[in-house]
Amino acid sequence: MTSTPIKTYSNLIGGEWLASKSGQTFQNINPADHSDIIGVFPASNADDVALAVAAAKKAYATWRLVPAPKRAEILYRAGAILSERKEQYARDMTREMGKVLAETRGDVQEAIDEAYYVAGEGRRLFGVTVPSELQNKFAMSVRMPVGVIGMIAPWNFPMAIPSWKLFPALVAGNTCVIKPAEDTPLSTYNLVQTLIDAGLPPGVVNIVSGYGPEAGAPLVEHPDVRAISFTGSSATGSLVAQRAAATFKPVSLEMGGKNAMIVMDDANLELALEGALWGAFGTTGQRCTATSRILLHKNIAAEFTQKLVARAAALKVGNGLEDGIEVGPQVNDQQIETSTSYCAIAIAEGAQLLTGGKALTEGSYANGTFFAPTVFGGVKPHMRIAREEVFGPVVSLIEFSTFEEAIEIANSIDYGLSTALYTKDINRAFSAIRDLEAGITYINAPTIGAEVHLPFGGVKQTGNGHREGLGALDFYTTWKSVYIDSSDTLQRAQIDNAE
Ligand code: UN1
Repeated sequence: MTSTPIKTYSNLIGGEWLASKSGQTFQNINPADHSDIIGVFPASNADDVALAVAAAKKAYATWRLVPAPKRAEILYRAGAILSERKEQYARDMTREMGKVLAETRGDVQEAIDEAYYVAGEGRRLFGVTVPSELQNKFAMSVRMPVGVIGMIAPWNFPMAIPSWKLFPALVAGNTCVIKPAEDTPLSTYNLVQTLIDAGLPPGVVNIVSGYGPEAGAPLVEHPDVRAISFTGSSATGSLVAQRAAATFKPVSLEMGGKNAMIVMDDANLELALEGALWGAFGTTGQRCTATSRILLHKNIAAEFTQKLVARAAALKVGNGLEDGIEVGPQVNDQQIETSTSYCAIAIAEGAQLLTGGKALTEGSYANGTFFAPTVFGGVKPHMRIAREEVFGPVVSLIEFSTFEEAIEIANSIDYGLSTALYTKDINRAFSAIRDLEAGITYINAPTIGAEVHLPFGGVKQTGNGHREGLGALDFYTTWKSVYIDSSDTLQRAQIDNAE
């Protein structure tokens, strides 16, 4: 048997591929098959971060002066190259992250969509012009780049989410240092390689791979990093925000969810069932938008539960590279532990385990981190399983009697990312749009499936008020208000024009 040598990857700093200063590395392992090592990546620390930030700072001096439509041309080319490489990059992503090929193709497609969407902004980047209160005075406000941006990316959308951060930051004239998630660095490398091949100058994007405490924290704290964009858990997001607060650094946080789907008794139940399966078990439940609570009207609860459990139990779990697999592995042992421990918590709280509830370890599952699609019935809104994010293939069913009660239950948690309502009643649909406390509401569609050109983000402990997609430019630019006086006299605002 011949085995291909394991590839060693380097950090990208100022256009050069460099090993970590310490020489430390970590392995990127296929979660469906732990004997498959995808590559060895630098385990970086503050020294590497300092080099990368210095490179980004140097590149900023020239990149900020490149006309935005020219910066955008690189993104258009990147979109086209990503399309050509879509299949290869999707395969790489399934291998490192686990989700099935159809989904990793979607992840690459989301980066392609983002490239074209944001490239269009190169000819817009709208500011404002307003009248001055004084004669012969012109007033406007223009968007300026912020400087060096630090980015910390999650593993569940290993290409799409880095693209949500990098592309708008770049079109606006910023330079970037990105730390990919340690479980899925290759997809960030693929994305950045695409940018280089599209003509991105050296130093404009730098990659420093490694773990949060060693590589992420120094990035957050570095004085030359002007803003931080983070997607990940609420616990880590809180640490990021606290550390950044010491230097008043703007932080965009995109964090957890406990997303509710409400199914009314007038809903198309087959449609709701398809939506529930996709929302709860797509990406093996590892989306911040995953459907993790299904609120069922009492009139349809029994029928829906029975069908959902049968369908969930029949889902094909396995290696996402294989045909016919519907649910891939969880990304690592830690996620399996979290799912396992939440199942124990739910049972101890009195919830009924209807299917799944355990890691799959036998036969073809032995070399990976697989968890059976899990449904809990009889869940009450106060239970931890109904309130805390699992980030695995575990869904809770909660029964309700009235629409108002369903809205109250949906809102009774600390998170507010995504929500869904299945009904044929247009009036209720509009009430839900108004009353659900969340950044996203779907009508007759599950809680997942956001498109890149709408604002993405949530309320309460899901985020800190920023949005990706439409809204990202507000984070990656800063306003410069400009007053041009053509009167040749001193005109004092608030004084010379007063009665
Ligand atoms: C995430 O779950 O972290 O809306 C992002 C969706 C995807 C993005 C999810 N387009 O489910």
